[in-house]
Amino acid sequence: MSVDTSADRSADAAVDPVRLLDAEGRLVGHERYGLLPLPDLLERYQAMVLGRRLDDQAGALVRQGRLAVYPSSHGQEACQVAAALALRPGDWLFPTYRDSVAVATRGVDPVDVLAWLRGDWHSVYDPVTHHVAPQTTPLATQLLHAVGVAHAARLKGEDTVVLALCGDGATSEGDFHEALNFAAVFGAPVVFLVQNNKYAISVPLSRQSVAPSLASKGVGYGVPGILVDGNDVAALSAVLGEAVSRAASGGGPTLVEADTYRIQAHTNADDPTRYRTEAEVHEWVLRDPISRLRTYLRAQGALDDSTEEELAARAEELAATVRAGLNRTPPSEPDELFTHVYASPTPQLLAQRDLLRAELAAEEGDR
Ligand SMILES: Cc1ncc(C[n+]2csc(CCOP(=O)(O)OP(=O)(O)O)c2C)c(N)n1
Ligand SMILES: [Mg+2]
Repeated sequence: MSVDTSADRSADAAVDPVRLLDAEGRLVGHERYGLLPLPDLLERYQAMVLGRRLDDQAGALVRQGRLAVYPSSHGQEACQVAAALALRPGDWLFPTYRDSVAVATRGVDPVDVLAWLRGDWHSVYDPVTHHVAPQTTPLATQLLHAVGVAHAARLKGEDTVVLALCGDGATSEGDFHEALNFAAVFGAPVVFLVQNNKYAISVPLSRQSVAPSLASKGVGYGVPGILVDGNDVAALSAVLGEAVSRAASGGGPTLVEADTYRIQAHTNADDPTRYRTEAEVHEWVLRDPISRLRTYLRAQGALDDSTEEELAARAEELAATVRAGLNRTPPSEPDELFTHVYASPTPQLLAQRDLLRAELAAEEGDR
């Protein structure tokens, strides 16, 4: 199998982050990667602003008891948006629980994106319609599924590319290594994007890996690894765009590590003050992905007050739609608990179902 060697294989690509815009929104440029045209950068800015509003709204719905849990991606919007917008319509996205903003940016109805977090028993949206796999909670399992879909597409002669997301903690899972190895050996068209947000719940990166970078883990599998400033949507878009094109043209997988940070708690069930300092969080707030692109776009004259006002109004509309959709209690079908467990239900399961039905009928009678 011929492998395209155009990927960035320089020894330092895995340890020197690719950056195009610095934290102050200044263009720093890169010898290899270029900026997207301004309209494309503006599209990413808008998606990040909408994504942060969705994230804030989801957090509020948890506090109101409408969602059971929500893993925030505040601070990781550049990764979320760059990943979703790097893909062509026929490509596939394999997200984790933290990637609701990526899924919404890919075009899934935001109410459907969040509904599983209130206890709906399946992923709600149709993965096949949107080419977005369900958001997985078991770490790294989706990476193997992603490689399988990519390999299958290749066997069918399609040029589909699969972009699979995971966290820094997930890179310690066996599935991560198996996925990389299989993808490399079979030249599967997969882009692995590791969002290194520095923590796996309370476990810091220093207890996760002592590799020079997570991108450098690709070396052992013959997969090009590229480290990117994960709060620079311009750099992420350039690197992911190239990795997607390479994969589509038979060049095989790429491992991209995004250097970023989880600004909020792991989920609402976590108290981050027990394992990190406010000063550390503040340092990363100063590297915010949205404000750096905003500064750049304003300096270029590509973003003015009226565009920002329109965008703010769109964000409020989005939040209102999400509230309206999730403040409705969905009709519940308790029987569904038993419907899809086995193709032919066991007698025990049927007995349990009948017991539940009888209890519900008795409760109804008591009213
Ligand atoms: C196989 C597996 N083991 C453990 C867990 C429990 N768990 C849920 S999230 C998490 C941390 C994951 O950290 P990381 O991969 O860095 O992703 P992040 O949450 O930071 O986005 C763990 C250990 C799990 N969901 N699946
Ligand atoms: Mg993490």
